[in-house]
Amino acid sequence: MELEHTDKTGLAEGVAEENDAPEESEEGFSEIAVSDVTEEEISGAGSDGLEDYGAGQIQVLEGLEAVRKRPGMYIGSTGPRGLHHLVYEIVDNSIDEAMAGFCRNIEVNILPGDIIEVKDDGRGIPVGIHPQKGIPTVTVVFTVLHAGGKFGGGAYKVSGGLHGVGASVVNALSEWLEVRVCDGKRIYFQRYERGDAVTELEDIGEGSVTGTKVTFKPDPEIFEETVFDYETLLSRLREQAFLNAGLKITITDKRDSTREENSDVLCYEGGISSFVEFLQKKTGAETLHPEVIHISGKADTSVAEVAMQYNDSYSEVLYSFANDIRTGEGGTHETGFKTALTRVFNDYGRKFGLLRESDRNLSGEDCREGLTAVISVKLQEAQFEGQTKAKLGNTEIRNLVESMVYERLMLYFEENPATARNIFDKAVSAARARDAARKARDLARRKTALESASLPGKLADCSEKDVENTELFIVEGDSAGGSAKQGRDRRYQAILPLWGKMLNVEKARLDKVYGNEKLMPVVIALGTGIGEEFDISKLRYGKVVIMADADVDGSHIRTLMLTFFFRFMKPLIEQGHVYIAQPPLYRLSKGKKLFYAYTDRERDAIMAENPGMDIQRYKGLGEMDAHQLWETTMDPEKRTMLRIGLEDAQRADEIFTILMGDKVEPRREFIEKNARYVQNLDI
Ligand code: TTJ
Repeated sequence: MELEHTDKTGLAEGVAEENDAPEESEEGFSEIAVSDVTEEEISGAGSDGLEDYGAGQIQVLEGLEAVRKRPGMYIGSTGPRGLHHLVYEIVDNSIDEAMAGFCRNIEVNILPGDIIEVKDDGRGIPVGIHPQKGIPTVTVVFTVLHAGGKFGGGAYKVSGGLHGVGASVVNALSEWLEVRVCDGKRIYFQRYERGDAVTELEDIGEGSVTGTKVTFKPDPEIFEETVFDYETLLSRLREQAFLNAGLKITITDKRDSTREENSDVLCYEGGISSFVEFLQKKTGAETLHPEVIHISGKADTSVAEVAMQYNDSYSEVLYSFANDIRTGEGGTHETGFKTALTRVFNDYGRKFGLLRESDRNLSGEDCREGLTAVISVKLQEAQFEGQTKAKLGNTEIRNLVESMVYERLMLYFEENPATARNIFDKAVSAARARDAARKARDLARRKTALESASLPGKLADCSEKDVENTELFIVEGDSAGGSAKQGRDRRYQAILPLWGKMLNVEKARLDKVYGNEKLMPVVIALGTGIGEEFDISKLRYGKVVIMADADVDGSHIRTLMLTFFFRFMKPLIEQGHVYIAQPPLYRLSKGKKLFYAYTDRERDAIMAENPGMDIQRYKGLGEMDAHQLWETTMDPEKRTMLRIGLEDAQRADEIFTILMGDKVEPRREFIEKNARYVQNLDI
């Protein structure tokens, strides 16, 4: 596209001279004043309808100053997550333009110095004067908090609630940001530094293809780390490409000019059906039917789409989205889907005599064993609820998804009896396994005296009873367990050393977990039970901390524990109870001075300040004495711990599946590809 030419004078050959940029004011570039707005300005903004989207529809809510003061409030964190969030905030604007039907291509480039460039071939952000503000709309978009057409303004029929309105937030948190807009005739340019406009919006020359390009450098004063992870960006962009069938997103890593560029073109004509194929391949399991089942429907202003396929594994992979935003906590669309699915199975089974009168109904979990599914709904006023605002609340959507899935899947089953029979039989065997598990569990209960609630022998419990304040450290290795027991604060810290051979969770159904010598102590210590019987109100510790070495074995145990929690105690992760301890990698000393470094970077920084130090690399927790372990890893005043979110656990689950599953090929590929990073496997 025309916006290819980046520097503001060196546009296409010969065009720069002819540009009719407005003359600079006498003071040079004037600072653009942005004032707070009144209620009248908010309610008075904009008309509706897609056709006449323009300057008037951009609504204005409040000033930008607050963002740099409290960045966490706007992007969640100033760690890697928040850093990557900046890119999503910008790209989401282009995706909205694509959803509105005006953009086909989006390009994301990581430039040297970890500068991000995002460009699209949409209509271009409006450059006309904003009626309330008296400055160009594009300037409002980047310098006024919550400027965007999304607060009921009607510019886009559907959009992601609060998401994607954050161009000004990104601007505020960037050392600098430049925007170029082409309206099909002229190219306009503006530059900002730490949120403030440092140039006027200038006409810098001719351009015939419409679009927007934004280039920015995240501010190192704000972010702890400003290095982008290609894979992280890739996977989120891929997800967006699946959700917008036909949209082409290209991501390219141009940081290292001495190496070949890393680049991926993400474009899926099959939309969420392609998404299911992709997820299905990752499970490494065999499909039970060749084609992905695709169902769609609409009601009033909402549309819903489901794609699903069964495989021969015991796990369920379910992704749901509302307006392209991942709803990790589920909500009405998921509920509608699950209800319909269970009804279809039971009604089908009764109708064709596959379930007898005396048989119990299949449960929801039975019907979802081995299922890979993606649900995507688009609606006008999405309500996001729940702890992380990742749960859809709109009740009308439940009815839409439920009736649509029931009718269409029932029809599909009747028209494809062979497939239906395969899937149905799988659910029946799941039900049988669950029954067997129930029996095994009752037996195990009696055997392990679960009922008398006797705690595992190796558990060193704490004295405090108030769950809010208690912590359980799950420690791999007996020597580390010993140090942890001595070093802890026994009032509120409990230690559970793990021992015995690990269970291969992938191949195990619930009946194998009960009675497993490695996992049962964890289950009993936590007190919650697992699976359908999981009860968070019985949890005995507020924080559950996995503490293992920073090596491959430690990585393995973390992956395994997270997978176990993800599959059998999901709410524990959802509600933020699970942590990973962060022991130091190095001990640096010089005379009486003593430092601990938790990353190579920290080590280098400490060495730079104090040349000529003694360095000890910790190969395992066991090398630390009780006092050191307390000081570096367990003391709440000094430690850092990683809180695990659902996405982290999901990733652990995927890695686990690859490493432990039946298929050799994906495992070899994974290990080859990740050999260099094998130490960081789990995050
Ligand atoms: C809105 O309707 C009128 C024409 O322009 C539409 C618009 O704003 N489109 C648009 C915005 N396309 N792309 C953007 C955009 C792209 C990036 C990379 C960043 C931002 C903040 C907006």
